[in-house]
Amino acid sequence: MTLRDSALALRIVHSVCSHDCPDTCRVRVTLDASGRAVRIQGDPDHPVTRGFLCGKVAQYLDRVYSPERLLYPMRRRKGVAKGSQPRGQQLQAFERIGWDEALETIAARFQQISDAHGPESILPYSYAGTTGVLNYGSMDRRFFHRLGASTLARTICSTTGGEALLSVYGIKLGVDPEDFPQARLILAWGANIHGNNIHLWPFIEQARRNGARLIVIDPYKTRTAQAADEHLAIRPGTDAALALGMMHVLIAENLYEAEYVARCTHGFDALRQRAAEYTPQRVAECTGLSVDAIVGLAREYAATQPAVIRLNYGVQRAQNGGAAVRAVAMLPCLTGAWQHRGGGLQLSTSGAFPFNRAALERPDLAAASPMGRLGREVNMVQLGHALNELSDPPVQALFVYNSNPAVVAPNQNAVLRGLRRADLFTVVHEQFVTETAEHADILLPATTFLEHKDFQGAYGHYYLQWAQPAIAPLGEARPNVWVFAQLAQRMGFAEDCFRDTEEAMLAQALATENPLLRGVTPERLEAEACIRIAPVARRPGGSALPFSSPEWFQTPSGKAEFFSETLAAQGLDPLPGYVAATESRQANLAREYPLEMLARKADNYMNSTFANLAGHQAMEAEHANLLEMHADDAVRRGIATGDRVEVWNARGKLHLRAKVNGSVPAGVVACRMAWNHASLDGHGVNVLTSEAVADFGGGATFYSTLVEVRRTGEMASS
Ligand SMILES: Nc1nc2c(c(=O)[nH]1)N[C@H]1C(S)=C(S)[C@@H](COP(=O)(O)OP(=O)(O)OC[C@H]3O[C@@H](n4cnc5c(=O)[nH]c(N)nc54)[C@H](O)[C@@H]3O)O[C@H]1N2
Ligand SMILES: Nc1nc2c(c(=O)[nH]1)N[C@H]1C(S)=C(S)[C@@H](COP(=O)(O)OP(=O)(O)OC[C@H]3O[C@@H](n4cnc5c(=O)[nH]c(N)nc54)[C@H](O)[C@@H]3O)O[C@H]1N2
Ligand code: SF4
Ligand SMILES: [Mo]
Repeated sequence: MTLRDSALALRIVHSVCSHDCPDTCRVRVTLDASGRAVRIQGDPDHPVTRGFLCGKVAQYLDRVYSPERLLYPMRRRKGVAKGSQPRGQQLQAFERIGWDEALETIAARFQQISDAHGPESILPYSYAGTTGVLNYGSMDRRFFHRLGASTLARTICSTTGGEALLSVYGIKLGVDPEDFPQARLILAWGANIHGNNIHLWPFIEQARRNGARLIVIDPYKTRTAQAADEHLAIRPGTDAALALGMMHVLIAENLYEAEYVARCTHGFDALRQRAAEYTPQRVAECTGLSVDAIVGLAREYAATQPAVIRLNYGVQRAQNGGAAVRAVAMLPCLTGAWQHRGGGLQLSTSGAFPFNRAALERPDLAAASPMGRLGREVNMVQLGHALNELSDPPVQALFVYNSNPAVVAPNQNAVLRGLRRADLFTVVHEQFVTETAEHADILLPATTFLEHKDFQGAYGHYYLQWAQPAIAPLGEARPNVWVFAQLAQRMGFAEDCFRDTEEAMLAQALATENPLLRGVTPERLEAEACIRIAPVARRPGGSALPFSSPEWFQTPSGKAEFFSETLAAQGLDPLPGYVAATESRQANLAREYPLEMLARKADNYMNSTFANLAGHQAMEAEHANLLEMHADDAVRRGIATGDRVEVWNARGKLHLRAKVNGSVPAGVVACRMAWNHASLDGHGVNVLTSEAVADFGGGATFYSTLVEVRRTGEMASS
């Protein structure tokens, strides 16, 4: 073939990145004549993707075609104990089998376990390995509901903040990223924009070229904080105090917008009284910020319109996280920022995609299970507890897909102890032999987003997208939807819904009366591939800007709720308040473990995804196994940059290399998630984090962790 011929043979197809990321990029994939993907790019025609991808997914083809991809079903070899293989030899614990045998084995064991212990002894475990709506949650949910298995509370990421946002607004909507250029003040609040939300950055840069100021509120000096006009290095877990302190100033100095407050909010008098308790002095003591910084921030926020807060989920991975998100989310309701295009707040835009979840997930099928109802709920954050301590019935079978809990779940030692149980029947559906997969009895190969069909909303923009497979599945890899449909057949589940195609499920998902999806049909989505869902007010006649008028609120009072009767009825504080975490410097435990640890995400990985690939490890090398410390804390412990240190608390310990730098304030240390196998001692950061849940929503508290650190030696090399 000549060069010209081979160029002609290239074909371009589009897909959608399905990683758990607010940007939900549209990707352009170039295929060669054999159908192999040879190039992946951001779609230049997508208004938010704007022609570029993050560094992780720009190298996605290394993942898809990695020689380490899991391509065939496997079974544990007889006599090989779980978790006993040396690093790098995990695959040798398994032998190849066919799909028929794998599915028959799972169906037979599930039936046997269900008969002997009840179906609730079977636990599904999944999160957002893919955010494709179908492969995230459809056929799998149907299967487990029909089985009568335990139900999983999927709390590991965003439920605390999500419920907090709903308690104020009743719907998850926010400022459109495409409106950010209009803003004159941007607060990035617990938002690592360069690391986790890079497609927002060009809009912020545009705003700054127009004169906007960017202030970052984050205990860690992220790249975004370095690039900002101002960085407020707040103490972890104290955001509720800061937001209440700002309210204090706004109200005391009469800087709030009384007309908007009267028209669009509920409970102002109660909030006023609460905010009065949060004097700038008191807030300075809690947050570690100066009185001037707090007062200055409040005044600038009130005086600048449009002002937008990019709040992200970092704030709610803490014990007081729900109250903190509530408090921050109320700020634009005091200043009336929502009335200006480019003003308001963005935590999530996912409310613009009100798919018919009941039709997708079919909880009604539980009535046909041996339970006759939905199985008991297990909080995914407490997997260690569930596997080791749950009784009545104990967990006897675990099916993991879309997740790698051996790395990402808190209290890792407990999780690993549970996964090593010889009497636990574990199935893992994966793209790679992850630290979770190596504990499986049956391993199933999963497709990547280039290999399967799906559709996606987003939580950081307003486009609904359809994703055709770009390439054929590698080896014998199969999508989640296929696996659970097959298993349903083998279990003898006769309901028609187990034979639905992806297209049928798309139609079911779109079958809703919700005005947001009016006019969006499967045919139209398949034809247009990308459809803008414009947020609309609940009742006709409202202004076009979200929350600029009362029609937008979907709370019980029909207004923004400063005071929540719903929370009060649950025995919770109806107003936002600051409560120090049981793992924070104010707590008794701090005498033993005085340092607050941020167990962070890595900029170059997606939680644990990509952390097994050499190219991605090279991008992350500078941060690998690093404990970042403040000089005060390091000097006191005789630690210098490059030293090997042990970080520990009552739950576990970890060896890292110290880096004494300006990334964290005194009293705080930081490290990043990676593969356990890439660490110095086989453990990841989650050996140190706890299964305690946040103030509401049952969410994880990764950022409320106390540790102590000591020097154990010099590093041989760094
Ligand atoms: N590169 C990369 N991108 C990702 C991910 C990844 O692992 N890597 N993960 C994806 C996922 S699953 C999610 S949910 C999103 C989440 O993205 P984000 O919501 O941005 O989540 P985090 O990175 O947890 O936290 C954001 C920032 O909050 C800061 N923070 C921690 N504690 C506090 C606090 O108490 N107060 C304040 N003000 N800030 C605090 C952290 O230092 C961090 O810089 O990102 C997604 N994108
Ligand atoms: N210390 C600490 N821990 C954290 C966090 C933190 O900030 N700090 N962040 C938390 C957050 S926000 C989240 S969301 C969780 C994320 O935790 P997880 O959801 O477990 O995320 P990943 O580590 O990305 O693992 C996803 C796995 O799904 C697999 N996968 C991808 N696509 C498919 C598919 O189509 N089918 C199947 N069967 N598998 C697929 C991937 O190969 C990958 O191994 O981690 C949490 N853990
Ligand atoms: S991970 Fe996020 S930024 Fe990267 S390509 Fe996917 S959607 Fe885009
Ligand atoms: Mo997440």
